[in-house]
Amino acid sequence: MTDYRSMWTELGLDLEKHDILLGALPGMYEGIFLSQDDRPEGMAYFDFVIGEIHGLRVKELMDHKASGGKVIGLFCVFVPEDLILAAGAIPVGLCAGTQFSVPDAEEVLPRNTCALIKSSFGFKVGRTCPYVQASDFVIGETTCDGKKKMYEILAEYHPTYVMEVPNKKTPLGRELFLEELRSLKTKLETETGVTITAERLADATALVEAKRAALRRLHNIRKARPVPISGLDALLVTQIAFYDDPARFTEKVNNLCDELEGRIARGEGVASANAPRILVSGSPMAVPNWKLHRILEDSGATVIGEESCTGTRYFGSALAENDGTLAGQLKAIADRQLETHCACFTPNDERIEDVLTLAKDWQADGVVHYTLQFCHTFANEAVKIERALAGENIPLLRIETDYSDEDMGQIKNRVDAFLKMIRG
Ligand code: BJ8
Repeated sequence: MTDYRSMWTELGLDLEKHDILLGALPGMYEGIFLSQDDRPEGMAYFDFVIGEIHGLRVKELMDHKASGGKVIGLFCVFVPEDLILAAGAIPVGLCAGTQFSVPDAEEVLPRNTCALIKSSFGFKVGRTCPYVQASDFVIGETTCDGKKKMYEILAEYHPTYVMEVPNKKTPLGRELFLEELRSLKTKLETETGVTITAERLADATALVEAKRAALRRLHNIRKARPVPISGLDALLVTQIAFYDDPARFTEKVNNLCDELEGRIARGEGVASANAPRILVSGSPMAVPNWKLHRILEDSGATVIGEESCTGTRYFGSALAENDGTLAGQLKAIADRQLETHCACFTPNDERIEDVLTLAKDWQADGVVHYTLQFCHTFANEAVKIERALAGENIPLLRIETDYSDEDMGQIKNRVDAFLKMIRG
């Protein structure tokens, strides 16, 4: 195995702490993923990527920097990867999914902040994420209040640029967002020294759209009964989309989909045809947050979709036809990004429609609404989602949790009761 210690030292990681973090991953991964029955062979690539989570990909980023390129860290799907790629930079979703970094964050941030915010901030102050260390700057966004305020403090530790995302998708809100993309383009050009031309942007968009299309293909495959891939594996693929090389990732997802379509043709699945089919909806699950999927699937359910930013909100919409000019492309990208129905918007009825459509079209027997503790936007929106699903006789279980393992037994009991009710 390659020794990356000199690279991690160069990145200023706290090696002692980082060793503890990486030391815990293989055992956890083996217990959750490698122990599953009937895994598709195509998952081997994604296992490899996780095995190299702070190694090979970080090395690729460092090589890119050594040849004069920039690396830019992201926290939210509203920031368009195409614009960053068009500037010759590499976008990476930052580590934000583990309890490990939360105590470091709580030295600075209030404890009653959502785990995703604390985890990402803790990775920076604790110097345990090579991606944020490798990034030339990070791009935050004005989505929820917790994130907005965290970025102000983060800027004391790392170069931080914040783009504005409107709260409403009115014509004025759309114009504001388009203007923000223009400003982001200028910022990227200044930082990279690369002019974003119509041709460069079209090439970058083709790369991003191919990735999104591959993820949609995988998502559509999960309509099958029996489903040919576990929810855990499908979630893992989406999580890896945020930091892997986009062209290589797309090829591997399409290879996996070829294999899964073969399974469907042969009537093969990973779970029995009678396993309750569960749609998960709510807050994103950044790697390595596998807690809810693990509980659901260990309890005998199959997760058939994620209405989440580590799910359909990331890849659900495709870029509309446009005139190919820079202005036309930017407008199309702005419109595509605003198809992300995040709970930070008001009103956000499109998300409720999305949950209903997914639950019906993917034949979900129930929906589990997942909210990270202290995430007020998703917690409040769950009220309307529950009402809408009740109108269609689709049961909903609300889970509010954080990244710790302390409540796993309690969640498992509630999940068991929910599945029993569905089976009954
Ligand atoms: S587009 S969901 S990635 S903001 S869970 S930090 S909302 S308190 S992550 Fe998100 Fe962009 Fe929206 Fe998606 Fe705040 Fe809630 Fe925490 Fe959240």
